[in-house]
Amino acid sequence: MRGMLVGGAVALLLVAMAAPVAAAPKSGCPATASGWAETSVGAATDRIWPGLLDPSAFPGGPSDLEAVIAAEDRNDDGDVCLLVMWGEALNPRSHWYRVGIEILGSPTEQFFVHDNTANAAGG
Ligand SMILES: [Ca+2]
Repeated sequence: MRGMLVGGAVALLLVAMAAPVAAAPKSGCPATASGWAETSVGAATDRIWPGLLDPSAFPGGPSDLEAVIAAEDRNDDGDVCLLVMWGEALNPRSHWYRVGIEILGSPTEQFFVHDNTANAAGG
């Protein structure tokens, strides 16, 4: 009996923790099913930096890239929407797809970032 109560409390706790995420209002990110994810500026930087074909575009290193991504964070909440496309999601006729295969031996990734402002959903 006591074990069941504890189990119930744990379940309630999980529900309580999940609720804010489920109710997380109006992320401006397109539907998760389309591959977009809401992420922090720092996490987006960590995800994108290792995938850059030419990091020399950011002579200051990851902090330069982070500054570029942060500029997209127009509502200053520290979060942006990130879409990573790679492999078959990319047009195989794409220049960058072929460059990736020639240089890296694997398809390149393409990264898309825009702000997660609630008003951005329509455009
Ligand atoms: Ca933002």
